[in-house]
Amino acid sequence: MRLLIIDDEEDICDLIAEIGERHGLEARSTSNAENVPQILESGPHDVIMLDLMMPGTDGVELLRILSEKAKGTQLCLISGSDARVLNSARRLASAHGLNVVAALEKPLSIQTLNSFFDSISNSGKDKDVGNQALALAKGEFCLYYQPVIELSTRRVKGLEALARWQHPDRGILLPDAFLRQLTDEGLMQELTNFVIDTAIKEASALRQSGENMTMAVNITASTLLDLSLPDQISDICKKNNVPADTLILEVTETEAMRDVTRTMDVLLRMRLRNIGVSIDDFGTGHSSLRELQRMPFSELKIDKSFVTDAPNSKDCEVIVNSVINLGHNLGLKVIAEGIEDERTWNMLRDKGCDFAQGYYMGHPMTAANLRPWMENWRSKKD
Ligand code: G
Ligand code: MN
Repeated sequence: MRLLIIDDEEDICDLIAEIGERHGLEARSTSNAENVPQILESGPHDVIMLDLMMPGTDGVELLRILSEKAKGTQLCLISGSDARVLNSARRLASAHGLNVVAALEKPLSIQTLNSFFDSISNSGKDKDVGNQALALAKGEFCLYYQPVIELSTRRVKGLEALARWQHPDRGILLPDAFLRQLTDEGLMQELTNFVIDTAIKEASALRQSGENMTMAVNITASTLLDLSLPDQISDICKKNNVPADTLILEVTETEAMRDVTRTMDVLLRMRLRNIGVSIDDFGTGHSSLRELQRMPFSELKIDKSFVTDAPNSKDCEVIVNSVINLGHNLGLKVIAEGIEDERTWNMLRDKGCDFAQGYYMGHPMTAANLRPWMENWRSKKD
């Protein structure tokens, strides 16, 4: 793999290059931003590490150049500014269509760089995780379920179904490791069918044992464009004796807003059939208030990056407050994702957020582990 380091401090370039080479990357660096376009012409790089503060130019200009000449490259942003500037830059880079895999704050420690390069070499392996069509056929894909809890009552409101691949050699793989390849190979539809079918069957089994809870599944934009999906889902619900409003489709904010008219069309068809739709990872995309108001969502899920940091970051707390108010004013139920401790739970409950999801209450788990989890949860007093 080829690594390019762009940083005006030569010492830093040398340090990163040395550690990168130890991880098997072929490194080259430049401390002069003017050289960047020419270096990019010389051939593709797998990883680019970019310091946003370069004399004579700024990182924003370099991001534009990279978006023209190095779109597929894994990009790591580096900056001496605070986390907020780095996060804005990260969003800008993503908006340019760049693949930002990390954002590191200066001063850089050797440990940080080591774990960054570890993750790079691992994700390289993930590029080809094997024959996914065969894995689907063999039934190696399965669903894990994570509980969604009502904050004011501690009632289990529902579950979110999350796809996992039980890889024969590599253990349980998360969607990050296989979704892109699955999409490239045109297998997304098949996975979605499997997910919806399995999730509704599980919801039906739960209903039969007296558990009425919603079941959320994650849908990608490409699947959403399938105009036959609403009827297909209605049919599966009917066949399994599950009311359509048990099912909730989660669409990420970024994907939902890519083609607003088309998304609206399909979402409306879902809502007309009583199927719920929720806007996922809210806060990471850029919807205008008008779009948000027009889209027939029933729920809004605040992205975990804001929730997890809310007790320690005033910025995140302000964002969480605004999103809860925004959601409520638009008549949506608001779910906070990424609740990892009691402090965050209490904070979100006190802010009037409706529902919560996160490791503090329950990790995603197999269907078999759900019942013992529910028993345990209900036996606990607050
Ligand atoms: O994009 P979406 O919001 O659907 O992603 C859900 C993912 O978030 C799941 O893969 C799940 O494992 C992960 N997750 C669930 N709860 C928590 C949490 O409390 N903290 C963190 N960091 N991740 C979580
Ligand atoms: Mn989700």
